[in-house]
Amino acid sequence: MSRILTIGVAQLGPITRRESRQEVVARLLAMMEAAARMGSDLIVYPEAALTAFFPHWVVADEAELDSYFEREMPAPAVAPLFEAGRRLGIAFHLGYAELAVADGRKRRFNTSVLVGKDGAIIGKYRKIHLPGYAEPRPDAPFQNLEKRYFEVGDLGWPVWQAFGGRVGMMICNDRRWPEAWRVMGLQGVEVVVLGYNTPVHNPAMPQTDDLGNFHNHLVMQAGAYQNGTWVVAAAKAGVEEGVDQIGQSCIIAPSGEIVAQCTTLGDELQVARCDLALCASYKESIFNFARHRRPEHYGLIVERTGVGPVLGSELQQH
Ligand code: ING
Repeated sequence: MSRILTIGVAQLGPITRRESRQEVVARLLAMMEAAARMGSDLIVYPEAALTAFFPHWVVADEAELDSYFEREMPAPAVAPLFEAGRRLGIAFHLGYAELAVADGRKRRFNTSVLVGKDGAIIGKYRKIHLPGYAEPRPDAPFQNLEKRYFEVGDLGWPVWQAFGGRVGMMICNDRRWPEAWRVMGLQGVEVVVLGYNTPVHNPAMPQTDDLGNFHNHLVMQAGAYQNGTWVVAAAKAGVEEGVDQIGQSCIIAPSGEIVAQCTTLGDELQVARCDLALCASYKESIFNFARHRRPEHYGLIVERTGVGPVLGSELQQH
């Protein structure tokens, strides 16, 4: 029994520091309207889709830093997107920088929300794998200060029943960690939506620069196949504030095959009909966790703070 979900992946080109929320939202709306005209049920926007990716530089002034964050969602400037979603009957995923005030303390997260066709927020995710570092590296061509500007996410990787299927979220660097995929795979996820800001150049590992696009698809195709899920991944692409970022936004089937991919480095929409029923072909056969997976053996890989993973063989001596 098919369960077709028509999904649009909405890649964004660069957002400049000076670009207002209103200007960015106008770009998002243009792609939402195009996606709706193509019969899309859901559109997926990138990580940090409302601003330039400010972890790429030092922001010393707290007020300036706060200007990149949203204190509420929908924020006033983003309300038109929620209204358009309701009007057009299209759900969406949006990545943004979240500023939450709790017990009088500012908490900052790299966040994404899943919004239903009625404009209501279905779920929220806060990025757990923060790459980069907390202290600026003056000699680097650009920074990655996510550990400086964001806290590690505290919401886990939930999977929501939505759009007739099971939907989960991750953000950017999370896609490089198998655990993020498997935590959702164990919850029966059928569509993982995510956004990314991925520089072509990795100052810490320049020898892998030419592998950036390969690694990008490698981890998501593996995640899709090994967990029998669709993946919809939207890039913020192109040269943004001097940092050249990869594109390659795509829609990946549970087989691991890429069924749609952006071919530019600007604002670009690609749409695919995703049959969620295809997930069962993998979840009930090769990746039937109940029949084939052996967690009783995996538990022997114990991770203790400070000493790293202890291999099973070592434990068996005790
Ligand atoms: N960006 C990059 C990512 O994980 C990175 C950081 C780039 C890590 C290249 C490793 C190699 O795609 C974010 N925002 O996580």
